Amino acid sequence: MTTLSHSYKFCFGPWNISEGADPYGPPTRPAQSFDWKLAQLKQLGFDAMMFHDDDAVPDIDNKSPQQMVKEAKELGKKLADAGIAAEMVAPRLWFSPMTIDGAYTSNDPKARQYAIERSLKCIDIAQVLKTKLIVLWLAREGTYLRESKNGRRSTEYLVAAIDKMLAHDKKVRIAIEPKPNEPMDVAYIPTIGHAIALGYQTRDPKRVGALIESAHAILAGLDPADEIDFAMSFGKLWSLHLNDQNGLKFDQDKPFGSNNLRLAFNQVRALERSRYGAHGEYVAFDVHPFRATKEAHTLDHLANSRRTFLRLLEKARAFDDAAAQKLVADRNYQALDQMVLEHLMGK
Ligand code: GLO
Ligand code: MG
Repeated sequence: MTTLSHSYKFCFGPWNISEGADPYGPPTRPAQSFDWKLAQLKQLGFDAMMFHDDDAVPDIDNKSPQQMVKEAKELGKKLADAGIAAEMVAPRLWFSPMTIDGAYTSNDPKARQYAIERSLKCIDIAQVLKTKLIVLWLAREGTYLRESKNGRRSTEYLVAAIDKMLAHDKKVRIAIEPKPNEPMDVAYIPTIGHAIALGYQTRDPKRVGALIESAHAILAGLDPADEIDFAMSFGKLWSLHLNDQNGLKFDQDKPFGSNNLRLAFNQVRALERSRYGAHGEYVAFDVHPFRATKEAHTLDHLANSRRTFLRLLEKARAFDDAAAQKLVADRNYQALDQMVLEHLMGK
């Protein structure tokens, strides 16, 4: 039995209450206002919200620094009034016409410059929102065809960009969110190992860590629980996007545990093992409603993911480790396998 127990804090982003559009069809639910999303987040028992820079300050590219700070302050006040923290801010570097062929790794120096300037603005917003955490999902840092970019030079560009961010704010901490593909054919930072290694090349490796998303690990053919264990053994897991994914297809962002409960159980066990959250880290659910979801059920994927997490936490804590270890010592993995299944199925 696990004796150490601690509690978890939860968050999601405004984009996780989405409208159902996909590349083949328009939205299926009306858009909700930010204020409505914030109120729901609180009601559902979540503790923080995560932001893209332009979730915090819409149309950020066309605003002066003063206007940007003013709007960020207004948001900060709204959050403080609601008793909700900002977990992180992430520069949305994949939407602009400037970043069609990549942001930090674009072949166009003007695009690279834009990406760095935008990232520094994101840090300024994070300061106003009182979070030190910047998340870098390196969406377009990769290629549609390998001959179009130089992989070694791209790695150097990534390090140089992160160095600029670290120099801009001595307190900022950067969590790299790896993903092996989508929107790119092949991404440069596909796994947590790549993310952590990249951090060690920067000017201040202590301030560069990682974020694991379950679906991204699955898309890389990896077990997210092993990714969590690996990152936590380096003290580098600073944020987490739990969700689920049915094998190698488009990034599905299904509710946590929806596709493979055992995989989800093992992620929770890995988090428990290393006491994820002990330094204030949040559990985020980067999930989306199924396109078919009706408006009345637009929050269910979030409430359900949190509930599944908490149920699996009970399962993880009630798992009879001593009995499992006996089976391990006896190399009786058949019995261990069945023991896990019985435990998950309940009586
Ligand atoms: C997409 C990513 C995305 C990021 C978010 C924060 O595959 O998971 O949702 O987590 O934009 O940067
Ligand atoms: Mg994510």
